[in-house]
Amino acid sequence: MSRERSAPATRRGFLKAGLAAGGAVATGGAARAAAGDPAITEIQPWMQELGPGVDEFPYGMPSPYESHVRRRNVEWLTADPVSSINFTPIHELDGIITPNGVCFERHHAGAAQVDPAKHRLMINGLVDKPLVFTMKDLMRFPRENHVYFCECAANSGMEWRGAQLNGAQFTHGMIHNVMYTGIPLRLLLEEAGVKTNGKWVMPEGADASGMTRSVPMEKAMDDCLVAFKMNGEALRVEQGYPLRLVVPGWEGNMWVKWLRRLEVGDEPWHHREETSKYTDLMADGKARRFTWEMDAKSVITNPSPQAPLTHGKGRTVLTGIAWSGRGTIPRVDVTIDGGKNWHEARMSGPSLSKSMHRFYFEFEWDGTPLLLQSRAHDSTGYVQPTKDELRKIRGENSIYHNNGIQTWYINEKGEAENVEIS
Ligand SMILES: Nc1nc2c(c(=O)[nH]1)N[C@H]1C(S)=C(S)[C@@H](COP(=O)(O)O)O[C@H]1N2
Ligand SMILES: [Mo]
Repeated sequence: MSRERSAPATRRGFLKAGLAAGGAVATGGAARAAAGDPAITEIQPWMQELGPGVDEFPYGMPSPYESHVRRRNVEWLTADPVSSINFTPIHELDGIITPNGVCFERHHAGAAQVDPAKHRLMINGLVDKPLVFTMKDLMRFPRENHVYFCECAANSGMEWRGAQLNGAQFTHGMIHNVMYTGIPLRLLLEEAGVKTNGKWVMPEGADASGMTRSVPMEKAMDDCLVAFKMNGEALRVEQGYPLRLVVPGWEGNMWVKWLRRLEVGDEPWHHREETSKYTDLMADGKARRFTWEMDAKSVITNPSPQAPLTHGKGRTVLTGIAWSGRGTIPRVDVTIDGGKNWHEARMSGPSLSKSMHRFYFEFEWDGTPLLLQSRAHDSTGYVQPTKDELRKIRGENSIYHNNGIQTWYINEKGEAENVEIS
């Protein structure tokens, strides 16, 4: 097909379609066609040459035009990248599933490079029959598939005392949401036979940090999984390959990666991660402890500081994510005027317990500054608090478990900034 022959016809077709649709002017469609958009009239290189054949990339990667969709860290947060954290680019994603390659990473001693043939899972302590499983042994247990969010208790921790980091990725990106394939922990514990005084389980990681936490037996027997796949493929090295504990709805620190041992005991171990870390220091100097469940939370991912409005006034799509460690999110409210008027957002996609939910709010932007907020309601009736309400109860010393409402300020140019409304 030649350019001379096809281009004018295409232009006329576009004009007609634009008039028929009526709304096309708002998004620039008809105007662009009328101006002879070279993206339409010129023959592009990819129309003239053959692309790579099958097998050129046996394991596919995103388009090079998507290279900005990546994890990022905040260098000043930690002294060294092996005991550090990076953040999921939530402002670049949609739907509810986090692609494996951009799931945030939190390591206390770097990502252990484990050979699955040499990996073992031991169950010992207060059990009738101590057991050791190879990966092959584990593949013979019944497995289940569940979508769960994993949120580090420190997510939004830098925002306790005021708005600080400019980007949803940095304020709320210590979270990922994937489908796990794993064995119910209950089945493995039942195989070993928990003694009547076995009330706690201690998962231990095979990385150099030897990560350990105390998990109450009721939770271990309820919905925990010993997972080996995420989004259908083997766990990524960063996420604990070949085995990780999944503790649905509870803080990410308990989701021990590179899982090598489960010890059953009669009381909690009071290890570092449940004493000096992952506890909430209150105003009176006492610490809240064993605050495992992640409270309902939401954030608008677009627009946000890394994803400004660049299209000017008119048709605008606002979207974000919401989740609760206690169940589903039946409702999210959104305001674009700093809380004067609230609107019920439109939920879209699966509503699964202890999983991320996606919400949208479409509106006509009049070009004036906006104050955007979202407020999640969970299936227990709990409503996400403001940051001030949270500070009233918990003081200002905390780092962990900040689920307060986030505010983005949008100026006339559509640029977004992290702010707080007092
Ligand atoms: N073995 C081991 N497990 C671990 C950690 C670790 O450093 N070592 N970090 C924990 C913390 S603090 C969090 S928030 C989650 C993060 O999981 P991710 O790296 O898959 O995002 O893993 C947890 N499990
Ligand atoms: Mo964490």
